[in-house]
Parts: sequence; structure tokens; C-alpha cells
Amino acid sequence: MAHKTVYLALGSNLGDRRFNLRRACEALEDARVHIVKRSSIYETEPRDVTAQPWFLNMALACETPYFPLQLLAISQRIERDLGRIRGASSVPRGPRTLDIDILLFQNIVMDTPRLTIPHPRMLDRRFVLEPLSEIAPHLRHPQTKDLLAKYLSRVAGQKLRRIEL
Ligand code: PH2
Ligand code: MG
Ligand code: MG
Repeated sequence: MAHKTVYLALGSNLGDRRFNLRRACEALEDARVHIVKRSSIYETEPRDVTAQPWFLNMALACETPYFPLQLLAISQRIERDLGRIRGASSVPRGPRTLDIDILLFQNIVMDTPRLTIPHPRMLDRRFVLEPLSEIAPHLRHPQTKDLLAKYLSRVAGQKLRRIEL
């Protein structure tokens, strides 16, 4: 079956953050989500819930045979395997060992209770736009048709630092 191009955002702010990101990449590869390009790792100031540890974030360009909801299920399984707790005992947008977010999936636009693509908050988040622009500088948002660079300039006040490998 034809493979589709998808952009993912990874984040971790609990436990061994670097290890969690590395294991996530390995688990994605094992699940037929093939990583074509990976960004640097960035240490980023927490957004939304600001009283939580700083995150490590990165972005991936992948090729996969799956459809969006299948990829969501795989991502959530990997989050659980890496110790992610959801439900009553966890704070929405709060600390987590691993978060895998689907940013863009081909040029698909979908809005369902389980999954919204493009990711609805991606354009306001430097921790997403910075790593994503690093691996895909010419990408346009499928709804606005604008280059990511346009949005990046608006979030320059959000703190982050690129971690040297
Ligand atoms: N994820 C959130 C909420 N806030 N802040 C940073 N810096 N990085 C994240 O990955 C992040 C966040 C919800 O998923
Ligand atoms: Mg998220
Ligand atoms: Mg998520």
C-alpha cells in the first residue's frame, strides 16, 4: 500500500526525557512508522500548564502505510508503553513521560472528537514550529497555505534552546 507522509511532534518532561524520546523513535520504527528525517532536540519552556518541568521536544518526518486513526492508536500505545498515564489522575496538558502528536498528515484536514488534523495548536507553539521548520522549512499549512516561517516569527518570545548532539 502506498505510504503517506506524516509529521509528528514528540515531547517529554518526566523521567529520563532523552531516553523517552529515543525509545519513542525506536518504537515508531518497529511499528512501521518509518522515520525519514528527525530534528534536533530542543529544551522548551512549558506552555499551557506553566508550573511543570521544562520539556524536551523534537519533530519527525515519517512515511507510514497507516491511516490517521490507526496512527493515533499506535502513538497512544507507545505513549502507554513508555509509562504515560491518562485519565482522572493526570492533568490535561500537564507533565508526561511521552507525548506523540500528529501535526500534519499528507494534506488531510479532519476534525473529529478523537483526532484533529492539522494539530489545532501547532501554529501557536514555538516548541513545535522550531523543530518542524528545521526538518521541513518549505512546508505550508494545509488550511492557511502559509509558510511555517510566518508563524515562527510570531512565537519568538517563547523560550527554548537547541541541544547540541
Ligand atoms: N505539551 C503540552 C503542553 N505544554 N509545553 C512544551 N514546552 N512542550 C510540550 O510538548 C508541551 C507543552 C501538551 O501536550
Ligand atoms: Mg501534545
Ligand atoms: Mg498528545
